Amino acid sequence: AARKRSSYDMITLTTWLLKQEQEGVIDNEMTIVLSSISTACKQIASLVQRAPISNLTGVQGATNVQGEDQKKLDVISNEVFSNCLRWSGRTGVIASEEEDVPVAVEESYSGNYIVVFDPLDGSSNIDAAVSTGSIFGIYSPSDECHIDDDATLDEVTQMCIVNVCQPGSNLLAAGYCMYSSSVIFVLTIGTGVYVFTLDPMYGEFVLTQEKVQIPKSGKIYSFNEGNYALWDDKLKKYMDSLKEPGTSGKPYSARYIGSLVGDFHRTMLYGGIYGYPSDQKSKNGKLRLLYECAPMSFIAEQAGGKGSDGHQRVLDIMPTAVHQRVPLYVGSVEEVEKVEKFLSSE
Ligand code: P6P
Repeated sequence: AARKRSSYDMITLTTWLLKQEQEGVIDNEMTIVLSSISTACKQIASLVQRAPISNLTGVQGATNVQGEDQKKLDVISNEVFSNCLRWSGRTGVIASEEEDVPVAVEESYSGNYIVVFDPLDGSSNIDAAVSTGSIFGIYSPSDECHIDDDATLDEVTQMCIVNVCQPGSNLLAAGYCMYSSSVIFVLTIGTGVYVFTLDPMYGEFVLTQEKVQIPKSGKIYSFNEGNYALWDDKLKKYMDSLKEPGTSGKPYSARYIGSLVGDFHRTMLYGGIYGYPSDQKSKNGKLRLLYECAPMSFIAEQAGGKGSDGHQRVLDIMPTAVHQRVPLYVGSVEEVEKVEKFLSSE
């Protein structure tokens, strides 16, 4: 049985990463990149928790490449994440939801990892102090990840795009930090899902859950049913079926925070399904493949769950554009397979 740890014997994220490095699961450069990401998350956590005090709620007055009104904290979180990755010296290219194109990191000395991230997902919730999160994924540089001294800006940008447009099956690591009643850092490096909780007493993430397993089924569904009228008829049939009492006599429960990280984390721990389908308005759904759907699907699979676009494994999708959107159904295997069955029915 796992040894009960007393509060002064907790494993911190730092010591956990060093242990993985000693065991050869990750290399020194990855340890540095993940540690710098956790530092960025701690900084964003403090910004988010004090937003109303430091007048950081509300909009920046600009729109991002997604055409969304940028919140003040979207811009600042992006700068925090980018700077932490730059100063790590182990990142070759970064791609952010808040940047039009991926950028090469001049300060890269070794490692050259490719990092994709959404620095503050769900930021429309900030003003109401509802859960938000940062999402990230890490790839190896593809072979062409070098920058000739005489390369033009366009050649560098093209090289960066080649490096970030990799299928989720290539992910070496993925995770998120949820800014909620607790600040929770969730990470997988391909050996299961580990959960760390920020101890504000001394500003360290401490290991609180190992090798999380998503329940095989769960009677919680997490969709924005406001879009029901725009959904495909097969999806409507699926949604209607969840409301029938069924053999257990109880229908499913609806839970929707409107923040992917919060909805996903609850789904991973309690079971059930989170979905953002395509609809007549958004032919490919709303969520972005590279830095939302693929990292979350990698984490789900590492926890024994599933991530699908309704017809195929999200991790098998080859991105063709940095900000490409795909439909997402993620969570308990049986629940994702149930919606896939409805969507593929005649
Ligand atoms: P809707 C937040 O903007 C986000 O990207 C996800 O965090 C969240 O799950 C989804 O969009 C909410 O979208 O259309 O339901 O408001």
